[in-house]
Amino acid sequence: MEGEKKKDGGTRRAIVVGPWGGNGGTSWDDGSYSGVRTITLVYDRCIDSIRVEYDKSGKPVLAEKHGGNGGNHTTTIKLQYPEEFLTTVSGHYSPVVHGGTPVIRSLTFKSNQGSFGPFGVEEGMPFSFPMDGGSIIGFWGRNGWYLDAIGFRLSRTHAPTLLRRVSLKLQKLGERSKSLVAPRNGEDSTANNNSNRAAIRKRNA
Ligand code: AMG
Repeated sequence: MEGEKKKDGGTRRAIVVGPWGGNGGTSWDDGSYSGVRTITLVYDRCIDSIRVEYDKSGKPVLAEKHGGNGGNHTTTIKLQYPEEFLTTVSGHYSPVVHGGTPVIRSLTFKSNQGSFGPFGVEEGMPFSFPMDGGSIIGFWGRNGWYLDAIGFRLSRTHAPTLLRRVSLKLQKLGERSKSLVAPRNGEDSTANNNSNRAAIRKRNA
């Protein structure tokens, strides 16, 4: 079973949303990870394939490519992991061949820092899911020659990022106060310390 480990040894399972798209092809599921590092899309009149590089506890993990070998355009979305994380994905789906089942025609990705796309053609049924305070930690769906359907695994929080941000902040504060408090040669260390403590308090206020 995939999911975040809780302190009591239990597992907090990811929230699963979707899939959007058609019923063609066969199903695939990348599972869930700590976060997403890069997404490679091949597309043309629809999304031909998707391949995601995740992060699992600080290590990159490259998942399988899902879809076919067609498509004339390739794009690689590189997120600044862990500061940057995916917050939502939207897109369109409709048949691309006469009488065919719907496939994913376009995808747009949003992170806490920006937006990527749309890639493909914005034709057919639009889909999106509003999100507040979570992040995407896995993809699943269906594929044949193309990407038939896509769904997402969400984490309620982006805990690794939050932890990392707090520790970076503490580190920075530590460096600042070190450089401010350390007495220079020949200077009165008491006066130096006192005036700098006031300066640090001001900065932290
Ligand atoms: C193949 C599969 C279909 C569907 C499409 C699109 C060309 O057909 O047989 O079921 O998945 O690809 O991906």
